[in-house]
Parts: sequence; C-alpha cells; structure tokens
Amino acid sequence: MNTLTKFIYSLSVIPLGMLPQQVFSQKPNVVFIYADDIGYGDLSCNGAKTIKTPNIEMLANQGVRFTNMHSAAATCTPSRYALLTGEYAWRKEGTGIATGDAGSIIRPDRYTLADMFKSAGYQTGAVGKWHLGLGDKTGTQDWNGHITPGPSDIGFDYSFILAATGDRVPCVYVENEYVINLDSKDPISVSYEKNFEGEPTGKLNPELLKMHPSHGHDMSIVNGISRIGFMKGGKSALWKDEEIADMITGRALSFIEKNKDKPFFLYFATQDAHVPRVPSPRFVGASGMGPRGDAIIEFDWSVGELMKTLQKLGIDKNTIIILSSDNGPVVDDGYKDHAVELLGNHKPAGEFRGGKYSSFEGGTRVPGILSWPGKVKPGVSDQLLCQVDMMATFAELLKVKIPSGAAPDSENYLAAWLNKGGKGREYLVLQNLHNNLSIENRIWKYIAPGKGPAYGKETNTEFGNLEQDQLYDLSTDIGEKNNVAVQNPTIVEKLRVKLDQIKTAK
Ligand code: NG6
Ligand code: CA
Repeated sequence: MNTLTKFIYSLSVIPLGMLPQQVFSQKPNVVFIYADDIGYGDLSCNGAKTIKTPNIEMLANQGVRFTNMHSAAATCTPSRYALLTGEYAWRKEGTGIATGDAGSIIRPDRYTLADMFKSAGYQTGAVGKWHLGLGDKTGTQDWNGHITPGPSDIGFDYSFILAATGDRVPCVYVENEYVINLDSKDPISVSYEKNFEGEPTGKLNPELLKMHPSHGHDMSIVNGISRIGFMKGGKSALWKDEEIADMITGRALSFIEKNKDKPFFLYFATQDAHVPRVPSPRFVGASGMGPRGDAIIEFDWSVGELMKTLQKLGIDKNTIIILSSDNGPVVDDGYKDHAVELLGNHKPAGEFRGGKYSSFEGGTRVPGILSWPGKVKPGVSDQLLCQVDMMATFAELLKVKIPSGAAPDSENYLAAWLNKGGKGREYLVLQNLHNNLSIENRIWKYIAPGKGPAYGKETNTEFGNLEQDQLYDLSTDIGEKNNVAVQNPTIVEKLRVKLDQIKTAK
C-alpha cells in the first residue's frame, strides 16, 4: 500500500478491502441476469406459491420489482436482438429464432449495449446462452477454429457461451470464440440439413434416450438427449446438461472477481428454464414439480451465487442488478419432462393470458427487478417498461452519447427504471412468434390483425393471432378475456395509426 493509499484508508470513510479508486470512480457495475422462458408467475416474489425462489425474493425486496416489464418479443432471438441493439427486431430480416449454425445476426458494425458500456470505460462480459448467431455466414462456421465474428466483435471483452440453445447443436461451450476442451483429432461437424452417416438420432434410436421428445427435438443425440440439428465429433467438448448452470455461474463469478476493481457490465443469460430441463442433481426433486420447477430453483441458486459474490467482494452496493426473462413461459416445449402433469395449480404466466410465442401479455410481460442498494428505493412499479430501452436508459445514467442512427427504438426512462417517480413508455410495440405486432399503452392493448394459427396444440399456447382487430382494456381486463374492438372503433383507429407511424418511422 503506498502512502497516499494508506492516508486515504486512514480517513476511515472507505470500507476495508475496497480500493480507493472504487470510491472515486463511482460508476456502478451492471449485471443483467437474463432468464430463459421463465414467466412472470414462476417467481415467488410475483406470487408463485408452489415454487420458492428466495434469492430472487431478496433481490426484489432490496430493489424495485416491476409488474409491467416486457421483453421486446415473445421468443428469444428477437428479444435479445432488441435488448442488445436498441432496435425492434421486426425491423430487421433474419432475427427470428436462430438455428444453432446461424451466422452472426448482430454484425460487427452495429453499435450495441456492450459498446455503450465500453465507451463509458466498462469491462464487458457475456456468459451463458447466446442464440444470436456466430461466424460470418449460416452453416459455414469452422467449429474447430476461430469462430468469428462473435461477441468480441460487438463489444464484449469476454465471452463464455452456448452457441444457441440447450436444445440445438452444437452442444459445446464457446469461450472467446473457440470451442473449449476440443480434441483436434475428433473435429466437430454441424448440419441443419441432414444427418451424418452412421450417427444415431432420437427418431431412429429412441432406446438411447434418457429424455424423450414430445415434439421436434428428434435429431442428434448428445448426453442421452436428442436435439434440433445434426452434429458429429467433438466428444471431449460436449457439455453435460446437468453441469451447465455450474459452468456458466462459475464463469460469471470469475468474470466478476477478475474485474472487481473496474466498472464492469456482465450479461448473464441462463439456459434455465429452457428445454431440455436437466438441472444439477442438487436440485432434482427440489420443487416437487419435476425438471421445470427444479430448473427455476436452479436459476434462483445462480442469482444467489452472484449476489453472495458481490457481497463478499464488497462491491454489492456499487452494483446494479437487473433480472428479467427473454420471453414468457411454456410448459411443454418439446420434451416429455412431466412439466404438464406436475404443474398443479401453478400459473407460470401469472394472471396473464398466453405465454411464450404469444401476442397476449403472457408472451412478453416478464419478471423485472432492478436492485441498487442504497441508491434505488425498494418498492413496486407498474410503469410500462421494455428491455429495448436498456441502451438509452443506461446511456443516460453513464452520460454516453449514442451515435446517431444507432438504437433507433431505445428510449431513456432512467427515472422509472431507478424508481424515482418517472414515467415509463407511453407506447410499446411487441412481436409474437409469427411476427404479428401489437401495441399497448398502460390502458389499451391492440393486437393488429395477422395470419397464423390462433392456438398451438403442441405447446398449448394461445398465440393471439386473429385476422380481425383485437382490443383489450388492460386496466380492467388484465387477462385479455374480452375483445372490445368492435365497441371502441376510435381507440382501435388511434392505435392502428400509431402502430403504422412507429413501423414507418425509422
Ligand atoms: C422452437 C423449439 C422450442 C424452442 C424454441 C426456441 C421445436 C419443436 N420447438 O422451434 O423447443 O427451442 O424454438 O426457444 O423445435 S427460444 O426461447 O430460444 O426462443
Ligand atoms: Ca426463451
């Protein structure tokens, strides 16, 4: 310790263990925890009774819990695209649910949330589920070499990711754009078109499976589970689903420890509770609701580990944690994991209609918590908020000027996000699986007429598609039960015009 440092500590205003520069550079660390397919009603802080999520409850109690926070879409890739670019995904071709061999969807020339944090002097890390494509062109990546472009080209200093989802090949971890634990004598091949000769599949070899598909998911078998897509080789690099939460949580904690003396932004995207739900044996049976409930409890554990580590390092007070989900919940998303049979009275989407894939509130109204101990007043906020605004909101906090043309749909609602009495959005546009759009304000929700099935039998989802106007009064009908479009033509017209304006604006 040099003399100046000793002198500063001797003033005894600095907690022991905290470096003086942390006191002087008060830029808060930001950890964005992004759950996968966890619904509003899946958390005990939002009223779940059967599933207990005590760590998230603690986070909610020390921060602000949002009851009207939305992902920008009802599926993963477009929600993540909107969060990271500040642009609604429906403006951009090729942002639907990505295959596991999709090329990079966010191209290196894009200004991203990670770039924004970097320009404010942050160290940036992306850990967990990616699902935004990797490499230059679909199907042409060299999984055995440098997979580029990747997260480092869009602002992340460090990355440890699952290329796509737990249910898509390749089932390997990619750290800083290289597959880890790969044996060069057993290279990886991936195809989304056809199987590799002699390789078993879920369809032809169900006897090899420890978890069976209910729909789809009958291609290559990895770790006794058949997936979407075909892969061959890379045996030493294949993940074990039971270890994914430990692996990614571990990498997130090391990233935090390594950067504890600098401001950092960590994007921590879990695979919980996406299918296949295969939590660590530590959580098997924990919920009494089978793997889906157990995976939610595993997610809560990950959140607890992050919170404990921040505390241990003495940086919890200078760290903003945001917790949300990429879309609403789904119970059967393609594997026979007893989620439907063991659901009981549990309501994954809470009181909202629909779920993952849907235009109804259950599709995008997701858990939302922001904690910043000592800075953000604990409470509950019903302001209309969306993840697409993260960029402009945090740019305001950090006084970063977003380059013109970047993040066209991102708006600054800092005072609302920090629970300082500010208002949220006046209008928000949302997108379902079939790219049908809806627009809502705090009272009305208008679902524009669109093609596509009204109901999906396999996932038991009400998609919200209808070829007529739909209008719901969210102030009295939060469950969107009564379509009042016919009775309110003026409101329908106003929202339709507003939606058209937003569509053509940027
Ligand atoms: C669907 C998959 C589903 C899930 C989803 C993406 C089938 C039959 N269904 O196509 O299991 O992977 O894509 O989920 O293959 S998301 O949360 O990443 O958007
Ligand atoms: Ca998802």
